[in-house]
Amino acid sequence: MGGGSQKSEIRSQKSEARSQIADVGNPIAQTIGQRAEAEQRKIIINQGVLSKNDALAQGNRSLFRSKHLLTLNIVSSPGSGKTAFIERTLTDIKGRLRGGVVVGDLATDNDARRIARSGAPAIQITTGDTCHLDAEMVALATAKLDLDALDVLIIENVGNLVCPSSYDLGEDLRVVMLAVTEGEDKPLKYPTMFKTADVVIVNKVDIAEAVGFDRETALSNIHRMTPQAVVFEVSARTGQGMEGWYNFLEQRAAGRK
Ligand SMILES: Nc1nc2c(ncn2[C@@H]2O[C@H](COP(=O)(O)OP(=O)(O)O)[C@@H](O)[C@H]2O)c(=O)[nH]1
Ligand SMILES: [Mg+2]
Repeated sequence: MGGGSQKSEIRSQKSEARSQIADVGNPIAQTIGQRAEAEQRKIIINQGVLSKNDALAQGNRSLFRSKHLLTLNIVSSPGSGKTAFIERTLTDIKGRLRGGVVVGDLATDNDARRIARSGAPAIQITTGDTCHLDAEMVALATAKLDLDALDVLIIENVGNLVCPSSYDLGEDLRVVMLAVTEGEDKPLKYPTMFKTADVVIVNKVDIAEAVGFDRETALSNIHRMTPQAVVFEVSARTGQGMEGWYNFLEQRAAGRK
């Protein structure tokens, strides 16, 4: 989408930066010019990476649709409760929906082992120092799952609210989780992530009072950033509010059949 013209604009900025270096001809200007050039090269490479990812994500999406799967990409800060939420969901929806999971983490396969206790198939992706999952990692991981035996595919992304926002994985729904312990202003601080949310889960409501959570302000910030999103207020620990989420999942999964 307009990649060609953006690239040529960046290229012309690069040659302008070069000519400024030539004009000024002093070491400080050269350093600034070199840094500008390196930054511009980084932008071009990033655009290339993202368009490759988008193509692979479309491939994933076509595959998941052909298998009549509902696919979720769950993102949040570390510790918001993604794994606990997935564990409880899979345990409680047994007999209603067949779920499978792909989990991304920088290190360790702890989360996949926790999720496997629910009896659902879980594949861990260890990303090393990469702070997000990408469509290729998801394609490789899902190749290890029997997709014909599933109704819902849940992807737990690497915990942070920045890097995963630019990477489409081929999901149907982007589910952004916010725990009551994180502060009401997170939707305003991470606009890209919240603006692209289809669903927002407010988790840990069992301790909302203890941590002085301002519910009205949090909900108003969520609606301001993402008026289109469906919001569930839940506790993955006690199960409060989870039934509404399960009904929503069932409805959306039925729409895929
Ligand atoms: N009180 C409370 N604690 C929770 C809830 N959900 C998760 N936790 C706790 O929060 C911590 C982080 O949870 P985890 O699922 O590992 O978060 P993740 O990093 O987002 O996957 C763990 O100690 C969980 O037991 C909840 O609804 N209420
Ligand atoms: Mg986790």
